[in-house]
Amino acid sequence: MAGLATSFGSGAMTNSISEIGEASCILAIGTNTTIAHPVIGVEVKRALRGGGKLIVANPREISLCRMADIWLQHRPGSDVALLMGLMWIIVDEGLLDLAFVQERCENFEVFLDSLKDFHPKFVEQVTGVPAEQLAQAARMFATSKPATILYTMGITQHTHGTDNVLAIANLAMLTGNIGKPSTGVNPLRGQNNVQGACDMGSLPTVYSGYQSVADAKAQQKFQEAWGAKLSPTPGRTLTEIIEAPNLEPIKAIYLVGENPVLSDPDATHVRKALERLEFLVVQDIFLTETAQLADVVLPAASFAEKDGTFTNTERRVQRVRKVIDSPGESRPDWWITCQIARRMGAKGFDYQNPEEIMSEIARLTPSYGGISYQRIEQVGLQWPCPTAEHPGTIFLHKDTFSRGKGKFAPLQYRPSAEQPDADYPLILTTERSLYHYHTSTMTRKVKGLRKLRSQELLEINPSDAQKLGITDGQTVKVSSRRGQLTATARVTPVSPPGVVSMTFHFAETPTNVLTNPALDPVAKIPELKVAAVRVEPCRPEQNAPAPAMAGSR
Ligand SMILES: Nc1nc2c(c(=O)[nH]1)N[C@H]1C(S)=C(S)[C@@H](COP(=O)(O)OP(=O)(O)OC[C@H]3O[C@@H](n4cnc5c(=O)[nH]c(N)nc54)[C@H](O)[C@@H]3O)O[C@H]1N2
Ligand SMILES: Nc1nc2c(c(=O)[nH]1)N[C@H]1C(S)=C(S)[C@@H](COP(=O)(O)OP(=O)(O)OC[C@H]3O[C@@H](n4cnc5c(=O)[nH]c(N)nc54)[C@H](O)[C@@H]3O)O[C@H]1N2
Ligand SMILES: [Mo]
Repeated sequence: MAGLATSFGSGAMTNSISEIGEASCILAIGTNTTIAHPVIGVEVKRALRGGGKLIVANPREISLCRMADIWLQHRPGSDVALLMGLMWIIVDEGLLDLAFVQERCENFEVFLDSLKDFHPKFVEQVTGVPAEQLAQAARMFATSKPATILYTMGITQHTHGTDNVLAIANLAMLTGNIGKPSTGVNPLRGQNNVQGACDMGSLPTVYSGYQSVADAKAQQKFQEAWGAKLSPTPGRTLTEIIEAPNLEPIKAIYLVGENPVLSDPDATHVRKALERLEFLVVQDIFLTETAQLADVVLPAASFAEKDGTFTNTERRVQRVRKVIDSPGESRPDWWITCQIARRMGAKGFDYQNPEEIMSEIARLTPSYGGISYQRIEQVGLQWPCPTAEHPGTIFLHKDTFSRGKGKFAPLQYRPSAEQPDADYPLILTTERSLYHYHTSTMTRKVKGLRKLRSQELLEINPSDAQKLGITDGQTVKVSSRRGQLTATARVTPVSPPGVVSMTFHFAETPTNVLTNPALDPVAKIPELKVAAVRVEPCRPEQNAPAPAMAGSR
């Protein structure tokens, strides 16, 4: 989900992982890098050892804050104000890279006009960050070159996630930190192959390599290659399929490698929507909470049981090799999908192996044009890699942006969809633990990881806990406008006053019954980082039942 498009291209890291360690300044905003991307966390530490500066912008006191030169502790949902405030100061103090702005960018005057609203005093009110600290961060970022920006779900999982990303792109352009080594706008992608899945057109609007389904030329090219009639109408995203009450209901879903009963917002509604379907097929490596609702479950082979490629967060296409046989009747995902297509009478699904599929990808996808199994036998290649001779691309936008000029985006501050009020006075934000992976289908099967983290913990600031009469380790009831559950409280200053935090790793504490399905209007990403909740201590008889045997599914 990290790949929201910027004003100069598709959602991918512009630069490479190994460049981060050479940066003079890193702005890590809305990313818990050392926990969610530990390998990239090592690069951040390398930059610090080399004298690089680190600015962290995060409402919670994550471990990165302790390494930071400056920690901007802003309120959840206030990133547009924070970033525009930084840019207000950079422009005011003349610290912008005017030559870069004039040569490489456009729409600057319109952007400047919108910047007027972000006087540091206003930004201080909205974000809670003192104007003087904001100024220090602005000066540090603008004067330490090269500077790079890392961001993830703290930025994107908002109803204004697209605006947040545009604000980041504005800051990179304003300071000339794009199209050069160790700079850039870098969404650290979450899953091992989410970059590859997006590159391959697992999105409702594009074919592989971000070729638009609405583009007549692209449509014709794929129709000819596949011998099939293709629709030029963009489809719907998963959240729109499940959430949108005004759209025509979907009757059947073929779901591959997702567990939305636990991972999508407003989980009670998700479960109902799936139960209403006429037909649900789930293809997974385990019998998940979602698979249990399916009419047909197709057992898939895991990463270690099949051949293929993964494209990682730095656009690097890498080989994956089968090392063990898959158990029972499970098969590689590509093979299962081809069998279904063939039985439905489709032509062209008779590939013998993933390598044949890779050749077709190269033939139809300009950015993957030069990538073949032969070339990535030892080391992966980074797209764009258009021809067999092309060495691949370490960083994007060197001499020109993919759309020509980088376009500055005028922005306004829009608060999150839900604000705390008398009924639901706290903000719930959700995040990841180092020890578990999303809905824990895999990680809760590992004994050591179960030991390290065995249950959901609601993190709450000591001042809030005291007001509510909650002590550390006590069972609490958490309610939102959508649902309620019980969890164990952890009283800790890591969570700021007014904000509580949970993960979403535990099926017996399904955090997403609480979260808000409100979507960003452009990217259609839900507001998983801000929901209004109420927390109450439980009387002893209301204590939650003992957690289900971990990993028992
Ligand atoms: N161990 C582990 N690692 C993982 C995963 C996992 O499940 N477990 N999942 C992977 C996947 S798919 C993804 S997408 C990535 C996600 O990686 P991250 O996005 O780094 O992880 P999160 O914990 O969701 O949230 C990031 C941070 O956003 C902050 N935050 C909350 N609200 C706001 C806000 O309004 N503004 C800002 N600036 N920050 C805010 C939170 O305090 C948190 O520190 O992790 C990947 N890595
Ligand atoms: N509250 C809250 N909710 C969130 C988030 C948040 O920050 N807060 N983050 C969101 C984000 S960024 C993400 S990415 C989603 C993740 O949401 P999901 O993708 O639904 O979560 P996972 O548990 O990773 O589910 C992946 C499934 O794929 C299966 N699987 C693994 N390998 C294979 C394979 O090779 N083939 C097949 N067919 N299946 C396989 C696993 O067993 C698992 O059931 O959660 C989202 N939900
Ligand atoms: Mo993700």
